[in-house]
Amino acid sequence: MTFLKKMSMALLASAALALASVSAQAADRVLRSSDTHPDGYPTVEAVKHMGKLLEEKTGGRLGVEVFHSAQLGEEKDTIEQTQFGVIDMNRVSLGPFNNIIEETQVPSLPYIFRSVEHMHKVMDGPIGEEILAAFEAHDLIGLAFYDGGSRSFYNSQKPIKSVDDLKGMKFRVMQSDMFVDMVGALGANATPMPYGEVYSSIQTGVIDGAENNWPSYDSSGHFEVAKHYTLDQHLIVPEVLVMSKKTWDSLSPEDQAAVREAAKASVPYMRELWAAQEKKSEEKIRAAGVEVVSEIDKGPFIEAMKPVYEKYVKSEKLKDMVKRIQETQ
Ligand code: BDP
Repeated sequence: MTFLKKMSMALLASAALALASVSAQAADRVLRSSDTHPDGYPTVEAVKHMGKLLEEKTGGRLGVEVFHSAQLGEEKDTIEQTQFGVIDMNRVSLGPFNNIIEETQVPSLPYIFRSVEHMHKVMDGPIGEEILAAFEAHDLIGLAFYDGGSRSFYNSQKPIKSVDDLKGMKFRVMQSDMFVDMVGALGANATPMPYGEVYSSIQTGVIDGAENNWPSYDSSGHFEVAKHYTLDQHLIVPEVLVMSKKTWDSLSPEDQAAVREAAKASVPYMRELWAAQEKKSEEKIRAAGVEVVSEIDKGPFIEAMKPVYEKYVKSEKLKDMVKRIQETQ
């Protein structure tokens, strides 16, 4: 090997080391956090921000590294890995928790919230705290709720203007039995499927479409293959940041408090990023020529959801929670 070649290899190696130390951050212990979304997405940036706050609060004892873009896997699998303590933290929609933690079904019910403001009011208060506390029995610590906007149907076939237009169509939903029944109650067919498989499934016609908020419809590229979006806003389902109970139990009470505070403090930051991203994504998608149906009578959609409430809101506990949410002004 020539001297020059040796020199350049040595330089490359030290550059790689420098990069690694930057991404591993300065903290003594770096917690690994999973997210399905790409770098720059509001949830990813919010958890990075939470990590910075945590590093400050603990004097560098703890930090966070976000593994974005589903690097650690799809949500259903990363949730299990977080329960086992293989992954320290996870930012996920409440949807994939529905089959595991019954309390998460309530804020995931279609049309349970009148508006995003109503959702904030509920999730920022005692009902939100109750739902966060329910994670502990499932080896997870619920830390904070993030925004997920409202979710609406998009498809590759035709503009949907009424419940009748949905008849017989095939939609992907998150891996939650309740969402399968929600789509069924509208007369369509639901296929639960990991997020990462949706694009090609629409493209190849395995499904006609899916449902999501503006930022996800944008960043996933689904708008490229499903060009009809109907703003029926059937779900305002919050997202949640959780920690593995294994990781949590390994922390001192002081550091546990710092984790909780940093997570809560990242919420207003997330909401600001979210509001800006919703606008940006909507502009981009409209400019790309997607046909958006925004004038829609939600009445029949809300009416069609009755069987879903009957099937899932059965116990006194959940009935009471639904009642308290509806009464929240
Ligand atoms: C997005 C959520 C993400 C879910 C995804 C989905 O932020 O957590 O994985 O929807 O539909 O809006 O699976």
